[in-house]
Amino acid sequence: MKEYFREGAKWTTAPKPQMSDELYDMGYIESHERLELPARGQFVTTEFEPCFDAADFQRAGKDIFCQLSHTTNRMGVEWLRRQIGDDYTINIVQCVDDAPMHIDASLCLLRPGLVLVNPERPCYQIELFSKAGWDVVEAPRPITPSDHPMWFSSTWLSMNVLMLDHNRVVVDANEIPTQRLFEKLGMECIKVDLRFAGSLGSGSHCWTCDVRRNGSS
Ligand code: ABU
Repeated sequence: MKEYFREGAKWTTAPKPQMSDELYDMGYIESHERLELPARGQFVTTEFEPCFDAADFQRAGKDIFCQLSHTTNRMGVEWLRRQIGDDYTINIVQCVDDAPMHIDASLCLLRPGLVLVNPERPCYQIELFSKAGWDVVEAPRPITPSDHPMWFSSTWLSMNVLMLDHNRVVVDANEIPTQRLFEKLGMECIKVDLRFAGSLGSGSHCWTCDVRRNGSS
């Protein structure tokens, strides 16, 4: 970051939510409709102040795709939109998900022209990609046992991968069906045992951020 700053980059920090009671809908968890509310755009977080998690965002050149979720509110997206200015377009997309928190186990952009989707959480706006000529590929079911301890995540972390470039992908060493798919797509799998890292609540897309990006569009 310092190297970029010395070269003239703007260095900023997102607002830190106060996380006071006003940020949360206290009746949400007890609500009988709790699992239906996300489809209506209602989440446990309110619009009291901006909040967002980077893992609710995916980047594709000058386009950014994000979802509203329990961790990302409209005000957070608006903060980011104003911050990054007109050079980028933020596209809000939503998936069928009764507990949305991070887009990256629902929809993962693998490389230009290729998007990985969760068959159990179809994206309402997937035509954005197919109409633009992208291949939409369904992720295989995870093989991590359903009784494996997970915290705020699902075993669909299998599709939460880190692309090192257009062809090299960091993938859970245990998730053989996912590896097979990537190999069929001509990718080289870098296998890392992530099963217990997943228990801590996230996958390799969540805990990484690519700062050096090349591209023309
Ligand atoms: N980034 C965590 C994804 C959580 C999940 O949907 O399983």
